[in-house]
Amino acid sequence: MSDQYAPKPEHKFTFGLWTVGNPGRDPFGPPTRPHLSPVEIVQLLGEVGAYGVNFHDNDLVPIDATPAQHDQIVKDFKKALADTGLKVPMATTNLFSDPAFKDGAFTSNDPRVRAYALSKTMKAMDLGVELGAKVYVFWGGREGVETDAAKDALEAGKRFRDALNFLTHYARDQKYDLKFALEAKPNEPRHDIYLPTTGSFLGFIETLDHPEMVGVNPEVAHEHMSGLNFMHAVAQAWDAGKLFHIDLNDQAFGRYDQDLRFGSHSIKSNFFLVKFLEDVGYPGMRHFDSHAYRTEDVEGVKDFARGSMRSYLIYKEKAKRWNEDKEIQALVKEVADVPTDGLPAIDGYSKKTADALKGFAFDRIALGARGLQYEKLDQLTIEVLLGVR
Ligand code: DIG
Ligand code: MN
Ligand code: MN
Repeated sequence: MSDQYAPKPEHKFTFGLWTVGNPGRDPFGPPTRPHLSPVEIVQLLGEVGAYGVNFHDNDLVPIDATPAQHDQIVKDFKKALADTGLKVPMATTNLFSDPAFKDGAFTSNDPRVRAYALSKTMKAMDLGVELGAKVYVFWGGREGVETDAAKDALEAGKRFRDALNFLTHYARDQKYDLKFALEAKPNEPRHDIYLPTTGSFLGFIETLDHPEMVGVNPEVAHEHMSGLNFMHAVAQAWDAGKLFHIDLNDQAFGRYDQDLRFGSHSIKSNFFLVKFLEDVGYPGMRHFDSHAYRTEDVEGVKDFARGSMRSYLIYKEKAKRWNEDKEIQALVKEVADVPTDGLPAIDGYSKKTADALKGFAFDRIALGARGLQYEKLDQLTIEVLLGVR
């Protein structure tokens, strides 16, 4: 019997090279797993049933590779993609590991570093497009400060805008079919990272030369680090037509960026996130930007990858149950189903409507006295999640 929670290409599950390739290093200890080459990672993702693989330039081609090494690595990677059928939907640049970027890349105080970041990003865009990427992510991990004495926040924002404008013009000049997706994070590795939330980026995008090319790549862990409701950030991005990509993982509030296996911690918020994505028909990639526990060997990494995709599909099935549960849907309908006789109809603004609303006798006591049955509705939701409905 086929497993209803087995991943299929149409689910569009993707992983970055750096995710299943994470060697288990953390700030307090060395790697616990052997290094996997890009080819070995592609083969692993093919084995577990992923649709695609994403990469930072230097996940694939080491920063000090010779041109001949670059060409061989790309050739081998393309063969692994052909052998497994995996796609490359997204690419990005590592502008955070090399010490040159220790004070930021696009926002660095050093104009040479800012110029190097543009050059490195253009070459990485070229490689991403060559391998089929249609979305290009920008995560400004080092775009921030430990002390605001170091940098004028307005100037930093201007530098970031100038860099993104330059790169959207480059993509247009190259006639790349590429959309940019900006990924927010409030802190780590910097004390404070500029543009810390998805909402910050949604406002920033409108100040760019080509806002139509630029959207967001919200990450669960990063909005949770700010103590925010991730699905609300995603809903705002979707409403703005800017949900170009998404980084799925999990995260306990108030902690460092845990990048946990999707669905493994925040059960209820994961449910409402998957329900939202499926209800609106989000067409993009379901990218797992996360990694296995440091305790795991390579078989444990496969368990992590399989669990990420399986959990998404289980939450998807729970969302279908919730949408089809007669008692739940009756409660959802009932809460909005109220007598409005005599209430002025509001269909946009008009002087007539404004006067009618100002003149209407509202019974605020009755409005406040009404019971909304959200305890029952949430209990039924929990029972769907606990598998008793
Ligand atoms: C971290 O959450 C960031 C980097 O891994 C990468 O630049 C981006 C891609 O999804 N996410
Ligand atoms: Mn993260
Ligand atoms: Mn991410």
